[in-house]
Amino acid sequence: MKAAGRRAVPAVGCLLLLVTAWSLRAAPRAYSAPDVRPGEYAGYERHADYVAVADGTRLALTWYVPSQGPAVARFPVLLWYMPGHRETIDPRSGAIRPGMDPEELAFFTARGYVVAIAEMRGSGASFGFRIIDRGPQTGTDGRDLVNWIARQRWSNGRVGMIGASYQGFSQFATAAERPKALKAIFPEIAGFDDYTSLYYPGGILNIALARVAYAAMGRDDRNEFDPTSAPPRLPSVPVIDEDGDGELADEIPLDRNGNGSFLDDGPPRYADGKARADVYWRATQEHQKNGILTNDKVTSARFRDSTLADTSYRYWDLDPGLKPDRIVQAGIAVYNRGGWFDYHARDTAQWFGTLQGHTPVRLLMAPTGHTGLPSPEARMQGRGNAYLAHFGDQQTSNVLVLNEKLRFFDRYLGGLDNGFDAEPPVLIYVMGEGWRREDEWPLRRARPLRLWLGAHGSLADAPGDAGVDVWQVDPEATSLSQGANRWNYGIAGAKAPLSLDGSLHRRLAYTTEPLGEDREITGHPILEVTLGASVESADLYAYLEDVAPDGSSLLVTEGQLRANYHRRQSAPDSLPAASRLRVKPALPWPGFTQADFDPAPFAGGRSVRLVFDLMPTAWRFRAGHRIRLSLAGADRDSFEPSLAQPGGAAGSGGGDPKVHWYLHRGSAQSVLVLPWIP
Ligand SMILES: [Ca+2]
Ligand SMILES: [Ca+2]
Ligand SMILES: [Ca+2]
Repeated sequence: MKAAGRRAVPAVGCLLLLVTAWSLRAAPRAYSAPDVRPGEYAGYERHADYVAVADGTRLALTWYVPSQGPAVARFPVLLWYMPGHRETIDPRSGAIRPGMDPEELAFFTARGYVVAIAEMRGSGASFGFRIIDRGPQTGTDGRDLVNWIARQRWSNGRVGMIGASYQGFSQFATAAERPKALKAIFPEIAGFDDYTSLYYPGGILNIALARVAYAAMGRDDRNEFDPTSAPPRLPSVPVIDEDGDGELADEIPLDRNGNGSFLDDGPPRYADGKARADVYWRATQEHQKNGILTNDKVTSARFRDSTLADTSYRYWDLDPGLKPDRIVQAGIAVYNRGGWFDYHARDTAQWFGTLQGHTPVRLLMAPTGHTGLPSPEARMQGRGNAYLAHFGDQQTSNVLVLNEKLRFFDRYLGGLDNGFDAEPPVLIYVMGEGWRREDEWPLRRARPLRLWLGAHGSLADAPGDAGVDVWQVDPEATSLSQGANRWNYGIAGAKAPLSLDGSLHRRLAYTTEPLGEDREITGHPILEVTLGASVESADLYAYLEDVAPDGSSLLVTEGQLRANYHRRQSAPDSLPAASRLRVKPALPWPGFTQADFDPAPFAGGRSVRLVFDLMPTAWRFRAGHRIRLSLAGADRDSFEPSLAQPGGAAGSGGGDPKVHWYLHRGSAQSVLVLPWIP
């Protein structure tokens, strides 16, 4: 790679650049995929070792050095830092498989990057334990790993980080510790305010997450082996070949009682009968002290300022929102990749908006859930993405994201003058249209399209007569579609886009007339309603739907709020008070602290005003289609019941099975505000 030289730009050139940038600003640009830089290395060499972090805890690291290509001694390094297995091993065959997508690993090593995969303390073959998930050690250990990597003879001293979800959080956490060698991070589908995206969206306990995430994490941390689960649960690969016979599977102790774990079988014994220093066994033993954020801890800590059981931490002590100021100070370049149907969609957009103007930052939003785009092979085999298929997109695959990642790191790690930083910083997939570049998020040219909830289920651009809709809440309402929704990780396997058609009768719906022309909605919709209820509290779920002329509909986006949080703006946003940044875009922020919680918002026949955002989207409603807003009082499969419903956590309303809403219509009452792109 050639280094970008500093060029003196004459004053006139500067002016021209400014004029050009200004004239380009008004219009969006269609996206044409840049060429993918070809690979130069045909293979890689695998290495593994323990790296001691500041407190002496040894973390397992595997790294892959490009080989069979140009003779370069030192490479830029991409670190993937995870609470799981850097590589898995099949104890029966000894087969080793990288923990990250092998295709991505080969893609970057071919193009002259060392890829390093590290296991957090308390996971894989690493020693130690996590006091709590996403705790401060995530960042300080990450910093020590980056510093160690920068000193190695195969490293050119410039480090980037990659990875999705928790591996996105670990990037923000590490970047906030400002290790000098860390120049750029590419977090995907990662959180900004975890209380509102993971644990209590809208202040309502997320039971879908609890069902899948925590238990799986614990079993991985114990290095369990379960060939019957799909896919098979495999242990992490040992770092040390203690008997020096070239095999690693024999370093895993025998599971003598056959329950999948080697931790309950007394002193370790091995298949070859040899004695060892029991490195792998001792490391795994330490993981049993992990303070995983389990379901009961989250359930009993209901407010954003609640202390998590058995710890001294509150949610906001663990929050990604503590990080932006320090990342800005370090000047680290950040490329945020999100999914419109991910539970972190708002987070991804807010990371970008909050950092823009303060550090080099980019945003890419794809039509995915909590996942990536499918590979070209997966698409050919019909294991693609339901949205791409629905919108007739034959081209899009994960290659687009890989190439963005490559060009980003080529620029900020490799120093390649590839024009990347002169491009508009936002790349979004407008559903019904395709990829488009933009200058900012949210789009400045968006205009508020106000649709008023009216009589007889109408949704119109002018408020109708004042009135009240009385509606009985259906506690069986669910947002599952083909078993999938935004909250349960199922969207990647969905055969068709999400649709709530099957459960429309469980919701209160307001629908426009057929649209006379196409309407693009791109940004964060806001719902404002004036609501009363026959009980003391309620939860409001709002769904934006696209209704085709034949009456079938697709779910566009959704939002929700527990009415107990109707007092708005106790704090300006989710950032700590000392932050010099402000969250952008600014969205309704109810605070979600104990002090913000009104135990009985509807007591004494009161109505309250509920104002909240729906997850961001980019969607083209076609002429002839209708826009529908449907409201529910429950999302049975994904969230706890409202406090007033039977089974509700606090039981403040006494569990009356018949809950009625009183929704106020007319001027200054209930309105949906959509970001319309004229
Ligand atoms: Ca061995
Ligand atoms: Ca056992
Ligand atoms: Ca052996």
